[in-house]
Amino acid sequence: GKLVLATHNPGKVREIGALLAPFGIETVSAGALGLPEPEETGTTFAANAELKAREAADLSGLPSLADDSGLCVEALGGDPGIFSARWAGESKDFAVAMQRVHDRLAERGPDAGRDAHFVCALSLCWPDGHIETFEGRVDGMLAWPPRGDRGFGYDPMFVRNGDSATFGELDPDLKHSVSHRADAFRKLVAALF
Ligand code: ITT
Repeated sequence: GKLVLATHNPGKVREIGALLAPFGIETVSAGALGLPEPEETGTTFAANAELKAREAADLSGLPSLADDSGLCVEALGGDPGIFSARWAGESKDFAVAMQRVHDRLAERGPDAGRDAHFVCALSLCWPDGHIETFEGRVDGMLAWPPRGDRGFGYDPMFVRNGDSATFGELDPDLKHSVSHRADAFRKLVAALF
């Protein structure tokens, strides 16, 4: 049977599609099934991933995979964190969201650290209600101004430790192999296969 990708974010659909490709699993997106976007009422990445996966499995009767993720800036106490999508506003404009991160950091003064990390929680939910969740992360630094248009979201302002290119500049295959999403996916595969 098919696996529902319980996300409405095209960047995630692309990346999760690439991660799943070697397994030959047939997928269908939440958008294609006309599934609604559930309200993210959780207070952790894992809770929000579970709520999205559970709703998609319940409504479709198919196994589902959901992703809740975000950028955590150490000097901002972990913000935007689970609010990463919401910082872009109704228009989902990530130039605005990145500017907001930059401005908040500037308010902290010139000595504020630029350390940041991305987190990704992946939840796999079966139609019988069984659910498993895996969390991954990647550590890096914030860059300014943003550079590159190959990724999505906050990618243009994130440089992984040891790299000089931003995630927005990296070859997508490379990003897919080192990202927080790849880290979570490796744990999922290790547990289930
Ligand atoms: P769904 O809930 O439908 O999956 P969403 O975009 O609302 O889509 P989230 O609530 O998990 O998803 O928000 C996470 C945000 O964090 C996302 O919109 C991106 O802007 C950002 N983000 C997550 N992973 C990222 C990545 O690999 N690169 C850049 N930004 C990322």
